[in-house]
Amino acid sequence: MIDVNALSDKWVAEVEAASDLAALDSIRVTALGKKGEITGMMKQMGSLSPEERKETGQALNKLKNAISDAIDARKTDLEDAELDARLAQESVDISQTVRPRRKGTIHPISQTVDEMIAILGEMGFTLAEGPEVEDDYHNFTALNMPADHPARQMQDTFYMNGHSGDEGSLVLRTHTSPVQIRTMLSEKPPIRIICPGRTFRCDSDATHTPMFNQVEGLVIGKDIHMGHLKGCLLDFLRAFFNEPNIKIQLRPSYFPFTEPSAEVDIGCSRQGGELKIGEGNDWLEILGCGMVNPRVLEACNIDPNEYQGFAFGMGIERLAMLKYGIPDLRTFFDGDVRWLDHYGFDALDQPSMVGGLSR
Ligand code: 2U9
Repeated sequence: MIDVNALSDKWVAEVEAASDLAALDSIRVTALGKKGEITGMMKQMGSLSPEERKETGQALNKLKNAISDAIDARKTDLEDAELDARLAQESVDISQTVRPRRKGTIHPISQTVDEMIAILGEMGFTLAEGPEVEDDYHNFTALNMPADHPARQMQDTFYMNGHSGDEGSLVLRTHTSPVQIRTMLSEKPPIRIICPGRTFRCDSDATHTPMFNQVEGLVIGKDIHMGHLKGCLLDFLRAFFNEPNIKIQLRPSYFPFTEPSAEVDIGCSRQGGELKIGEGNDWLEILGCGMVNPRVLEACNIDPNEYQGFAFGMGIERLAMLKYGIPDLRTFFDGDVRWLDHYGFDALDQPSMVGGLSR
C-alpha cells in the first residue's frame, strides 16, 4: 500500500525548498508531469484489483492535490518576492533634490508680465485677453484708423491670406488695443483693464522683432482726466523699477486712438555710458499714453459726454531690458539655454506686491 503521508511530506518539502520559479517547475514536472513519479504510479493502477484500485486511486488523488496546492502556494510566494525585488531595484527616490545646474528658468518676458500684472492688479485693474488673429475692424477702424488712414501704413501689418481691406478681413494684431475695443463693446463702464499679449509687425532689425509683447491699460469712467493718467503711471513705474522717487514727464505726441496723446519719459542718468533709472537729469522714453479719443468711445457705443477714459501702452521687452540690463532685444527669442540660465528666474520666485517683485 502507498504511504501517502510520507510521499506528501517528501514532495511538499521539496516544493518549499524550491529557490526560484524554474526550480519549482522542474519539481512539478518530476512529480506530476507526463513521465512524473505520481503519474507513473497512476498508470500502474490497471494491474490492481477493483478494491485496491479504488483505494489507491483515492490515495493518489489526495497526494496529487497536496503537491499541486503546495506548488501553487510556493509559486505565489516566489512571484511576490520577485516583484518586490524588481520594485526595490527600479524605485526612484523622489525626495532627492533636483541638481541646480539642470533647473529650468522662467523667461524674463513671463517674469516681467507677471510683475506688471501684480502691480496693476493691486491697483484695481483686471486682466483681459483677446485673439492674436484679429479682424480689420477691431485692429484699425474702431481705433479711429479708417481704411485710408496713414497710420495703417506705419504699423507694418501682417495681412492674412485673402485680406481684402474690408472690415471682416483678417490681420495679425499690430497692438493689443483690439482687446480693449472688444471689452468696451461687451461691458458697461466703469472699466479698468490691462491687456498683455503678443503683437506682430513686419519689421526686423536690431531694435525690432516681428513678434513682440505689449501691455496696454484702459480706464473708462466719469470725470476721468490726465491727472489720473499721470498718477497711475507714476505709481506703476515707481513700483516696477522699485524707485520711490522716480520722476516722469509727458511730452505731446500723436496716436489716432488717443486725444490728447503723450509719450512718457522717466528721469535717468547716463554717466560713463551707464544708464541709471530714477536719478539724474536726463530723460528716457518709456511708454505712450493719452485720453481715449471720443471717436473710439463712440465706436464702442459709449457716450463721450458722459464717460471719459485714459489708455497707455508699453513694450514688455523694452521694459525688461531696462530693468534687468539685457542689452540685445533679439536674444529674447533665440531660445539659448545659457542665456536663459543667466537671465531667467526661479520658478518659485513669483512676483507679488507682498512677497516682492523679483529676487
Ligand atoms: C483703446 C484706446 C486707446 C493704447 C496706447 C500707446 C499709447 C503706445 C506703444 C508703446 C510701445 C506701443 O509697444 S509699443 O510700441 N503704445 O504708445 N498705446 S496709447 O491706447 C489705446 C488702446 C485702446 C481702446
